[in-house]
Amino acid sequence: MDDLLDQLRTSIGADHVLTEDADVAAYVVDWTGTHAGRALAVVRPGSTEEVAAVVAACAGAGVAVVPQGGNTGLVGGGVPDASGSQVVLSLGRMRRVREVDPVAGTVTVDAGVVLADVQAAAEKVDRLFPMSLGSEGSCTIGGNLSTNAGGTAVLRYGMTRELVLGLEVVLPDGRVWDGLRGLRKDNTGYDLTQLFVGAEGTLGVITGAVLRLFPATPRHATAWVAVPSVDAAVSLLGLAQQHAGVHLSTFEIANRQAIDLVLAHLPGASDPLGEPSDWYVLVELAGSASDTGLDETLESLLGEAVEAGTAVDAAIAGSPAQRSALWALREGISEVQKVEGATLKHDVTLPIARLAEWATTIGPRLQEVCPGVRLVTYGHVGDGNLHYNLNAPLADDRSDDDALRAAAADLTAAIYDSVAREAGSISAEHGLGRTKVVAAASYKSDVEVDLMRALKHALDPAGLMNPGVLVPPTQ
Ligand code: FAD
Ligand code: 2HG
Ligand code: ZN
Repeated sequence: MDDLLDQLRTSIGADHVLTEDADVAAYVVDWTGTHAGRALAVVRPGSTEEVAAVVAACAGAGVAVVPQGGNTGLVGGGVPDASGSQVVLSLGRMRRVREVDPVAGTVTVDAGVVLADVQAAAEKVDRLFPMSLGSEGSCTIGGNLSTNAGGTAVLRYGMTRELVLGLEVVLPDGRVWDGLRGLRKDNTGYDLTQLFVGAEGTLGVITGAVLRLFPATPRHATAWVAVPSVDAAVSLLGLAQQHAGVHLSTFEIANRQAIDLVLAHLPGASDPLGEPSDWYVLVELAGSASDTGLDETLESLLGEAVEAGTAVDAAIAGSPAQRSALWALREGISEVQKVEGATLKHDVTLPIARLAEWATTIGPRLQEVCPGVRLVTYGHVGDGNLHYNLNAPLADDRSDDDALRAAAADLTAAIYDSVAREAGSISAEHGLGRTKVVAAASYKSDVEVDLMRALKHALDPAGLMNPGVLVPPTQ
């Protein structure tokens, strides 16, 4: 292994090959703190050529590579296992916005560019890069592509795979595939770009991407709405689609438990409505400078909703600061759940028509499994995607994390089995990583699992790209 480390130092510079415990610490534990591994080294190449040199050297030595972007993933896919034999390849130094073309509607970036920096590059030329995640200040485009990230703009613009036109990828043997074509039309064979989207670093290392830009939407109308139930939220979604059409850009849900945690832990957070409600929806319409009627549209749809009983009360943002405060209530949930103690995450999708009934029946079932478990439910209801997360019951006002851990397997099985029965998905937007790789395989057909293994083997016959992630192990 010393030979490999020397080769890596020669290829990318000794300063960018980290081996000391203190230097690698931040790269070997995931954001949730549940996956803590060890690494042979963390390498930080600064260009596509350097990534290729690292991957080729590791392939030659038979050493596994774990690609890592911002390390904000929620399923442990970007951190090494416990063996101490894997190399973490961080894209953190590859942060160049290579080209912006507002007329073609494209931006070409290094994979290590932080999502917020792509949004800013688009804004500079009066365009929009619509992807929006609570982690946008740290997650990278390479990570977004590799997880096929979702977020709060999917309703209008789609998942990450709908926002990419071309990729540059270092293959597991160190060759570079240059697929950086920004063409909207290109039917010249298999769609290789899409093969790497959502592959969680198991087929190669994404080093560059051509992304789609959209017309800017400087006008917003935003409301925080109290709704009596998930069923009412779904009815409100239908009404909002009818009234606002393409201008409907966000439709997010949160239960009172989630908002209570935000109010308790997020500095400066306050409840915009007087009476507590079981459920809330954040609804936003967005439009161009000439779309001057958004506020009226929002008011009229909310008026109709209150009359129909699908909404109980609403606060409409009257300024950018008020809009940010409403967004913080929703975007803050993930962070405050972590403060509150052990969390079991379940990122599920259901057909929208089944969502309300599923949400009403699963809660009581979970209470039977773990009495007092706290249901912290929120997510992208417009996409049928709920984060059905659980926090431990309270014992003497303190989070009883042991009770949650003891019941974890049964709680998760109850949720996943019921989602599978409704033809839903046990990973809507976070991927499989190490956390869900085995569970996901158990809900897939043999044909689907075989196809996944065949693709993996075709591109990575030695199995050195992010082993243990996404692709189910053979028994
Ligand atoms: P990492 O965590 O570093 O890696 C994620 C996976 O991608 C790993 O498997 C890794 O090996 C692989 N990978 C990373 N870079 C590359 C590359 N260049 N080439 C090949 N493989 C690579 N996710 C959502 O979908 N929607 C949300 O709304 C959302 N909100 C979040 C809010 C918070 C507060 C946090 C902490 C996370 C949230 N996430 C969300 C999850 C996370 O931010 C996304 O999965 C994001 O896309 C990960 O990007 P990253 O750069 O941090 O990737
Ligand atoms: C969100 O929608 C993210 O806020 C994070 O997808 C969800 O932390 C989570 O479980
Ligand atoms: Zn989410």
